[in-house]
Amino acid sequence: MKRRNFLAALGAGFLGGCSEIGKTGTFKALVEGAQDWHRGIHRALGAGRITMAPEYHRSEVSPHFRGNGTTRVGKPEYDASRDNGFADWRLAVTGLVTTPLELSMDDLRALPQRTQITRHDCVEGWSAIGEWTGPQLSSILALAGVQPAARFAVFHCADTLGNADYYESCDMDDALHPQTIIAHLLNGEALPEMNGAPLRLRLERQLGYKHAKYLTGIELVESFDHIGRGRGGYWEDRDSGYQWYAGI
Ligand SMILES: Nc1nc2c(c(=O)[nH]1)N[C@H]1C(S)=C(S)[C@@H](COP(=O)(O)O)O[C@H]1N2
Ligand SMILES: [Mo]
Repeated sequence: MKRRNFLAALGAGFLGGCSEIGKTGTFKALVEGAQDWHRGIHRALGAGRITMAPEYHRSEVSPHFRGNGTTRVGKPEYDASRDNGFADWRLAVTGLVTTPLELSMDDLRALPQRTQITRHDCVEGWSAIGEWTGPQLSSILALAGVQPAARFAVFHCADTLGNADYYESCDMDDALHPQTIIAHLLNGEALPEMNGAPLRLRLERQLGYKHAKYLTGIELVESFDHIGRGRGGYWEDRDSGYQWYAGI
């Protein structure tokens, strides 16, 4: 709606026949109020909105950040890489990108870093606050170039639970969200093995199981059909009751 029409509609709808009011400061204030109200509704509906997960103060960091799910990968290749300081670890960026990448730990540390203190909420009924540091996934995807067909980012992991590889995924809004980072530090130290060394996803607006640990690859896809059992995540594939969108 053009501004003039908007004013006319406002005048007709809210103000009835008060033609003189248009010339007063009160009218201007009413119009501005209406615009703020509209922006509020617009944001509440989600259009153009970026909601941030709460961030905390250093003094609120949990003294111990427990490990859950896989806490030891237990594969010889992983143990060898860990014992070598993950010097040969590579994060592959593949799928619907213009330039597939193989990033080393040094490559990831050379990108601009984001540090955030957030609360991790696990569906099993525990929470912990930790300080995470790493490059934003958006910077990595900017390097790789996102093809227009990409709808989801899939996160591949080094560990196997039962007899299937752990994996997770999110949509491109969450992939490009400023708090979505590929963390390599927890509370200023290299990630402990139980917390996903050397790399784990932080997807702060969603529950714990979405935060894939032991990351080996990020694949941009249009659908999940060819991955696991096609539902976008290890738990989602298993009738666990864990939803694909685990917003908090
Ligand atoms: N690769 C992998 N990522 C994983 C899991 C896992 O078992 N393997 N467990 C998930 C679950 S259920 C939670 S709550 C968190 C636990 O992270 P933490 O071990 O750092 O506490 O990791 C998530 N990411
Ligand atoms: Mo969890």
